[in-house]
Amino acid sequence: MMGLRAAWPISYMKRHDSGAGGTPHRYWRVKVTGQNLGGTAGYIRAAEIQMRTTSGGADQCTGGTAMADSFYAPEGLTAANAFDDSIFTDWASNGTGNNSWIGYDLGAGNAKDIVEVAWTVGNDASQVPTDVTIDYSDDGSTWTPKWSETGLVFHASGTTTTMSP
Ligand SMILES: [Ca+2]
Repeated sequence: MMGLRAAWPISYMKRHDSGAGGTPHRYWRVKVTGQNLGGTAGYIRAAEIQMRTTSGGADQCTGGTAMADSFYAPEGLTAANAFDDSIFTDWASNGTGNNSWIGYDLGAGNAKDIVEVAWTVGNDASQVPTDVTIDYSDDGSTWTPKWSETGLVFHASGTTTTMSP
């Protein structure tokens, strides 16, 4: 059920280095490594995920394909909902806890070096991770951590938090 969303908390996950000279990759994801929602059974939810090649830069998640470990089918919370530029549509994992991930296939010939990820909290602000890794892949199945975040804090509506590893 969608509540009225008057304002939007966004948390940023960024790499310290500028990304200059970084290696581009076709597939990127946010992989949950910790959350407070019931061990391995928690639901993870996001309204929007943006991936950027510069801090504060344009979202690169366009024209490709959304990916996730799972989605919550009873409410139609598909991976694509995290990349549709609508804060009124959410992705949620299917209760997969620390196995939850949300990602994006930038498409063939469109590899990028992602240095910042922005996570907009979905309709249930408790369904967020505390720890994640930002992973890349060149084949969509074998993933390598690029950087990690621990102790993530997603604040209440209307506040923005910038986080660095
Ligand atoms: Ca959305």
